[in-house]
Amino acid sequence: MKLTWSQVTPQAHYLSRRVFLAGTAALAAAPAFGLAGKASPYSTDEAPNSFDEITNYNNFYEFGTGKTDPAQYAGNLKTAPWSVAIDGMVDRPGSYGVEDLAPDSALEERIYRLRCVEAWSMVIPWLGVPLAGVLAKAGVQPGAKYVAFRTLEDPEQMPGQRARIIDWPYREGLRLDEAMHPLTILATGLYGKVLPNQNGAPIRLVVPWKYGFKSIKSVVAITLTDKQPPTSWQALQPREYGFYANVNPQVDHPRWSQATERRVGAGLFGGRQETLMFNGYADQVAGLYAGMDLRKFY
Ligand SMILES: Nc1nc2c(c(=O)[nH]1)N[C@H]1C(S)=C(S)[C@@H](COP(=O)(O)O)O[C@H]1N2
Ligand SMILES: [Mo]
Repeated sequence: MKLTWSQVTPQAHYLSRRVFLAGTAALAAAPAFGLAGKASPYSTDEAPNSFDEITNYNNFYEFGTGKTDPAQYAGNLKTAPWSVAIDGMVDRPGSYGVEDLAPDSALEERIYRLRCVEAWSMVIPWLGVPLAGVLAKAGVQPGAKYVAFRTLEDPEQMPGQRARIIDWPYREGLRLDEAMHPLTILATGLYGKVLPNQNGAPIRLVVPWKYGFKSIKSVVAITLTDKQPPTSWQALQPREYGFYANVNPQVDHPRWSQATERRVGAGLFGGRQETLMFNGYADQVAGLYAGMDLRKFY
């Protein structure tokens, strides 16, 4: 039995003033001390990054490309009501409310490492539900092989979308077996609170053994398909970003090494740490890629 973050973090730390000052609409609407997640054997016992770090050092290009842009500009995103279209090769296509896909009573805490392709990393105590259960609600048809995900497209609310850096909306995809893997979750919270907008509210994917860009934020559509779906980063720069994007210290990005990473918050003298195969989740996921050439399928 693993401990939840609140069992390993001193009260004074997580109840600190800055948590309350973080003040997005979603946070303000959250129940007093938020959500209780069931602890999970899938959690790491590494120390989580602080709430401050997790919510002020973000990649969310819909709100700008700077690390502090999402914290600065995502506050006005209207995250409720919010529904996710689940369509394609499913028995029960439709529009599903976030509260039905991830009811508070079903939330699990998953303390996961997050490794960005840019070679920094964090440890984040997510709250969420296994994607497998969500897909089961919709009823995956036998011919389905892939799952495609899409983020909201709304330049009015997402000022970063007025720049054509990406062919919006942001898209991602997984093979069906990756999507069904118990480590793969849809997160609706972190640190026992409703997900802050800058982290992908109200619902985002988290796939901890893949580079962070696979963990698509603010999802509005999930489509089951029999063909590998196009993804934003692959479309932008296919030599640099592959469909699989499994964390792999042996396969460098064409412009930098992936052998080591900088843990955000480790400080000037924290040094770099070695990047682990599949971001440290090899025991659980290596079998998904048995026999595949991971240099070819990067
Ligand atoms: N829609 C969308 N999802 C996204 C991104 C983005 O720009 N837009 N950035 C990705 C990248 S590169 C990373 S590292 C993670 C960062 O998640 P975090 O800000 O919650 O740590 O979100 C991913 N999901
Ligand atoms: Mo990233």
